[in-house]
Amino acid sequence: MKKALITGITGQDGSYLAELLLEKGYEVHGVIRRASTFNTSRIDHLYQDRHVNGVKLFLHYGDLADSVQMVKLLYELQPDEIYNLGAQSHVRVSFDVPEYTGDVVGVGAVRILEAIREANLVNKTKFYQASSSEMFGKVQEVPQTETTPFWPRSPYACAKMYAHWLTVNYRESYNLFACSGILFNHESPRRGETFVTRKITRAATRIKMGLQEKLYLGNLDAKRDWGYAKEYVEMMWLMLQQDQPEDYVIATNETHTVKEFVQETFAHLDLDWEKYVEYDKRYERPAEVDLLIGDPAKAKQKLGWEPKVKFKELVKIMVDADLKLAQDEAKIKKALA
Ligand code: NDP
Ligand code: GDR
Repeated sequence: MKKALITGITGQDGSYLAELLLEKGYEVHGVIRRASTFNTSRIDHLYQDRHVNGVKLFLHYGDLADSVQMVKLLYELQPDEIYNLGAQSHVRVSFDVPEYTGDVVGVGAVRILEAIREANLVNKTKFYQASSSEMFGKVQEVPQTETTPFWPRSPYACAKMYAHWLTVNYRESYNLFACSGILFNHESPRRGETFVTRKITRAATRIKMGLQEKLYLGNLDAKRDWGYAKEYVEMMWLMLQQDQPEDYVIATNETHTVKEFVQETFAHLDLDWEKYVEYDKRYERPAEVDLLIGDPAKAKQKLGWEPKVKFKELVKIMVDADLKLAQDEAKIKKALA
């Protein structure tokens, strides 16, 4: 039975990846942070009581800022595959906490890479790094591919670049099986509520149910290449199943403005978006990434992958899921009134 370790298992991608690996028969280990409130809602449905035989999912307290714990975990677990998905992943917030973001997102990756060496796992363990289209930043080439130069526009993107190049460097220096997936924005009903897509679908459905009056947003002109998270995590796994470790762009090759996302969402609910959406400059970034669109030709050719869920269907999936949540919330509110 293969053993995988996932950092960021409680996040959007971590939860889908854990599901996928469990389905494939893996023993899955996840690093979780101690928090004063529960932070495992995305993986609660996967939880298994450790006292019962045949348990396949194990959670360990840890933090990407703690290298000793990482070394201990790797000695103990000897995983076949490590997926480094843990991150302070909010671009806007990285301008508020640049040092912390650099520590967790950038140095955090080195801590794992060094722990692999320290635990003598270089010839056994395969490593996946969650790289990001944010590294392309300022537009230099359209669409962006694996060879497009990087020009990061936020502390988050700078930290991701550091982790990306270290992944390449450990592959070249130590022959480690290490891959970076340069994933463009990917969304789902499990997307964090402060990322723009989920913020929009959550607000619009709550407006529909009379639970909220307005939606405040920043820059509506930014363009993103939005795909479906559930499909993208399959590519993380597939990259580690190839004969050679390489880096891949994962994207849909379609781009849409934030405004188009708003329009599609509100139209789906028969609402006139202009009545409800207001501008708030607090959501602007000191430096913006204006246009992202990725060409996944290499993934198509080598991994045999093409995205199935595109923009309109993605919006529908997210609106339908959030509408159900808003309907439940409205029912509870009515019952308590
Ligand atoms: P989320 O923000 O949903 O999840 C982030 C995860 O990282 C959570 O499990 C979080 O734990 C954990 N985490 C945060 N800080 C630490 C820390 N100090 N130590 C250990 N774990 C920590 O991100 P996504 O699932 O959307 O993204 C997964 C990865 O992919 C991230 O690295 C992200 O930067 C990257 N990425 C995401 C893209 C996207 O569009 N979603 C695109 C490209 C790259 P907790 O639940 O306790 O907060
Ligand atoms: P992004 O995603 O920065 O691309 O990073 P986000 O959804 O936060 O922003 C996308 C675009 O929407 C604009 N925007 C707003 N964004 C937020 N969050 N809130 C708002 O109110 C708002 N109004 C307008 C932003 O300016 C931006 O242009 C995501 C994260 O998941 C990263 O971790 C990942 O690496 C990249 O995607 C690829």
